Amino acid sequence: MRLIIDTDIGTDVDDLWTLAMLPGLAKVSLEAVTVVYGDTELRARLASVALKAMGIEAPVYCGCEHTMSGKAVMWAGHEGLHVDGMTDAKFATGDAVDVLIERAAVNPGSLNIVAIGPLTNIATAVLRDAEFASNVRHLTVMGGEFTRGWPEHNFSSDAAATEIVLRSGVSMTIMPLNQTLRVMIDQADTQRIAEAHPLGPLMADQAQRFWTWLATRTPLATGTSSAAHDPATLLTLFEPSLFTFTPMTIDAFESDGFDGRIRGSADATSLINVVTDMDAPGVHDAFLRVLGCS
Ligand SMILES: [Ca+2]
Repeated sequence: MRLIIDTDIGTDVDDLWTLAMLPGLAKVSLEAVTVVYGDTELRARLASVALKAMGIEAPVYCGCEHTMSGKAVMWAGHEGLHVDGMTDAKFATGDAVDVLIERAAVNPGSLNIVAIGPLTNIATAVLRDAEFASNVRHLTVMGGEFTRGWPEHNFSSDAAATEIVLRSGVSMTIMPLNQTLRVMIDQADTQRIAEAHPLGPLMADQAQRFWTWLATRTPLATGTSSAAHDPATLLTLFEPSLFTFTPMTIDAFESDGFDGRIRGSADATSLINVVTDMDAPGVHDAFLRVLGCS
């Protein structure tokens, strides 16, 4: 499976968790990691450190720093802190958007992209190359919220990019926040991962930093756990039997000032598949199993 992961690694720990799954997945050909949103050089260094620690050779490319919508980038402050090797970390020269376009154009219909950050890189590729949307085999996106009317982070951080991608006609799966919040990772889990995975101690450390920050931001956060948004998203490609997919039309754009909050209605003809249910304990177990926990 040809794969590129487009990520905002560094803020929520779950992007790091997602890269850590790669060695445990069968038949993956990781062609690149592209980073997006804010200080992409720092994010690229972090991705590079993670890949190197796992012996993965794939190049890391910097993408769009600024949002299309003009909305200011949310920066927590703990990104990249207390990660050994950041200064010396290597990343590739070249623009992430061009790489996405070029890799999609090689053997069209075979490249899978998993987008687990704001959609600025993907939307820029859609605008830059008219063939991009049809060249991609499948785009898997973590984003949106379908049940409570919440502005989910990835979609609302760059609503202009979100609208472009959702209208692009690319074959797509959306893993929304209302599903990912059902898969929580806690300190007992990170302890198990720390013993099983070469990146485990780093993942546990970065998780606790994120959890502590998150608890200052939302009253729902415990300070000792968070959701596996991005790992659950990646698993839709590799363990589809754990998920229920419903083709949907996304119809929230009519109102002025689209802010990333979306609605969907079932539409069997739509190319957009939304995860509408899943075996949440099964997804939790699959995540730990892929990371090597017995
Ligand atoms: Ca992310």
